[in-house]
Amino acid sequence: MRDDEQLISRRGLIRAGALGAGGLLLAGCDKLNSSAGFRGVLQSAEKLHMGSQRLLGREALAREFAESAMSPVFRANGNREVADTAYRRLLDGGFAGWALKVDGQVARPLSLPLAALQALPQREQITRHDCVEGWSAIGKWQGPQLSRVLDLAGVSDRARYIVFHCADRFGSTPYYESVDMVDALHPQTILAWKMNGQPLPEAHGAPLRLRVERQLGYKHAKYVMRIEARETLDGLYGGKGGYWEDHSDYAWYAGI
Ligand SMILES: Nc1nc2c(c(=O)[nH]1)N[C@H]1C(S)=C(S)[C@@H](COP(=O)(O)O)O[C@H]1N2
Ligand SMILES: [Mo]
Repeated sequence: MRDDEQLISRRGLIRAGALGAGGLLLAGCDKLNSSAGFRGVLQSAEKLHMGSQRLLGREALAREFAESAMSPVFRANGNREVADTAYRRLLDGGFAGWALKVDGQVARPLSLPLAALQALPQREQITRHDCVEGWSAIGKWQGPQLSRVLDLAGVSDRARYIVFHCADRFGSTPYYESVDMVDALHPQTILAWKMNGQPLPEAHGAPLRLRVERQLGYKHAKYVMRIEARETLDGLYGGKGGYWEDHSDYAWYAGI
C-alpha cells in the first residue's frame, strides 16, 4: 500500500465505516477530495468522528516511527514563503529579534524569544504528516510541548481554544488555526523549531510551527507569531477557527 492509500483507508475505516459507505474507499484521495459529496459526508461525520476519536482516549498517542522510516523528501505545502516585510527582516537576522507572543485568556501575557523556547524541556518525535491533498511524509520534529508554554503564561480555566496567528497570508487574509484544550494539552502537541535535526527552514514554517499529531496537515500552523487563548472562536475572522475552515469546507476537527 502506498502512504496515501493507507491514509485514506485508515480515515475511511473510521469515517466511511461509521456511515456504512465503504465503497468510497476505492477511489483515489484527490478524487475524494474534489468530490463535494464526499467532503459533505466528512463534515456531517465530524461530530460523530470527534466523539469516537476522543473515546479512544484524550491521551491516545499518534504513532511514532524509527529514524529509518523518515521520508527522504518532505514536501512543503501551502505557503512556502512569507511576503510580510517585518517577517523578512526577522528571517534575515536569523530571528534574533523575534519573540512569540502569548496572550488572551492568560494570567501572564508573554513574549518568548527563540532562546527561551529552546531552553524549555524539549520533546522530539518522528511522526507522519497527512495532508488532505493526498500526500504523507514522515519527519522528525523538536520543540517544547505547548502545555509548558501555556503553564508559563497561566492559561485561564475559561479558555476553551488556543489560536495560532501566523505571519503569512492568502491574499489579504492571514493564515490562522485553532485547537481545543484537549489537543492543546496533549503530550505530542509541540511548538517545533527544529525539523529533521535542523532549525526549521522558511518553507516549513520558520522560526516556529505547530505539530498537533492527531490532526490533518492544515491544522499544523507554520510561521506562528502569536498564540491566543480564547473562550470562543466567534468574532475571529470567519468564526470557524481556521483559514481553511473559513474558506473551504474543511472541518475544524481534523482528527486522523
Ligand atoms: N501558516 C501556514 N501554515 C500552514 C499552511 C500554510 O499555508 N500557512 N499550510 C498547511 C498545510 S495544508 C499543510 S499540509 C502543512 C504543510 O506543512 P509543510 O509545508 O511543512 O509540509 O502546513 C499547514 N500549515
Ligand atoms: Mo495540507
